[in-house]
Amino acid sequence: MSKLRIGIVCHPSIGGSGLVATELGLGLAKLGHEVHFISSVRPFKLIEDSQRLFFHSVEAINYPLFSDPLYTFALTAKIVEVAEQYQLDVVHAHYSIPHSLCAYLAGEISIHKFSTVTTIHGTDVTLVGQDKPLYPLNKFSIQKSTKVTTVSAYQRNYIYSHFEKDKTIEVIHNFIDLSVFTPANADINIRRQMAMDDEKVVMHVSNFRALKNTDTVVRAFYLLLRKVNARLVLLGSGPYIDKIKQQCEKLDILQHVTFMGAVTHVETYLPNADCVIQPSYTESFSMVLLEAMACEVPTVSSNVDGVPEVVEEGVCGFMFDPDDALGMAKAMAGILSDQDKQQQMGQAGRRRARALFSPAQKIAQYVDCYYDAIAEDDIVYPRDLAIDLQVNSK
Ligand code: GMT
Repeated sequence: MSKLRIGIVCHPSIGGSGLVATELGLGLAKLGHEVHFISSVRPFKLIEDSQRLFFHSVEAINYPLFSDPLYTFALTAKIVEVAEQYQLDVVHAHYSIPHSLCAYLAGEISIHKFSTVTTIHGTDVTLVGQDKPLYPLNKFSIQKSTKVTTVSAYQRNYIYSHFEKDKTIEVIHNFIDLSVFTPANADINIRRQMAMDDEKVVMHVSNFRALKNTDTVVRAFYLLLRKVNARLVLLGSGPYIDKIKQQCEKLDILQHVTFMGAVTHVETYLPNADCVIQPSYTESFSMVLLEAMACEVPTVSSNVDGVPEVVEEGVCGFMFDPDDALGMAKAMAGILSDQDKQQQMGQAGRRRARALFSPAQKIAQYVDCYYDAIAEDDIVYPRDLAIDLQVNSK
């Protein structure tokens, strides 16, 4: 099969969809494909351009007449520019809003034709996507995308019932690099930046928004403290951080909490945790839980949406209703007071990550999806000739 030229459109966020998109792009380039990232800011894991990896920044359109920088127009124009200049075969939009619609529009405008693939990550169809003015745009772009994938079976069913019954939506679970997220990275010096040696480390990693349910994180930790000498380590930043501080002050537990702020390399800290707590109200997948599993850290989480596809109940983690702080506190106490149990659950998590969420397997699924999209669109153009001409003119 010939190597592809792929445009990846993503949000440059530290976690979530931006991270998955970046890891996918890096993996595709390793397989010999040419990858063009198109985003507002260089994805943080894409250190620099290389032979097969390129970053194209979307510049805002600032003109006094406009009250906003017209990002969607700027992005559409950039996709057209990159597609035409580099003869892209596929544009892969991660997070449908606004990327999927921009990719579609760019396809209509561009002289060079390409296929579009959209990956729906979660809030793009659940929270943001349900917003009244955005709903029809989202539905339209899902219909128009040559192929649509999403990150869990739960999320696929959600799209079927809320947006589009007739479109085939492929589930491609997220993946994890076990050489990056590994218990081998546990480091006593890093641990000491977060906790005392005699404290068990309970970690929560998020962007601290309402859906992450930080209220339950604090309440469960407060209940746990009655049984176990522990420290709550919070990784990330977001609007709920101040609220957590106030809640901890009220409960008089602030001295047991470490706020690490936004960190780019979660893999440095995660292996030093004794368990993670993620009680989100909604979560199409949860990369944090998979990252914890890869690092052999047992998980205590909510049982919502796609989470049961990631965690195996009672084997590598425990799941509860999002507001069941008592249940979560008891589960954490059980894990943290039994070294063998903690170790066995951690190891089971890494085994599961290896078996079900391997990068090679998932990236191959995406590549197949690209070839299928190209075949479905049946775009006829003398691509090989165009590439030959470019190569020969160098
Ligand atoms: O919700 C977040 O924390 C960010 C969001 C995003 O779009 O970056 O995460 C979504 O995509 C991730 C990658 O596929 C999933 O692991 C998260 O579960 C999903 N978040 C939600 O569904 C709330």
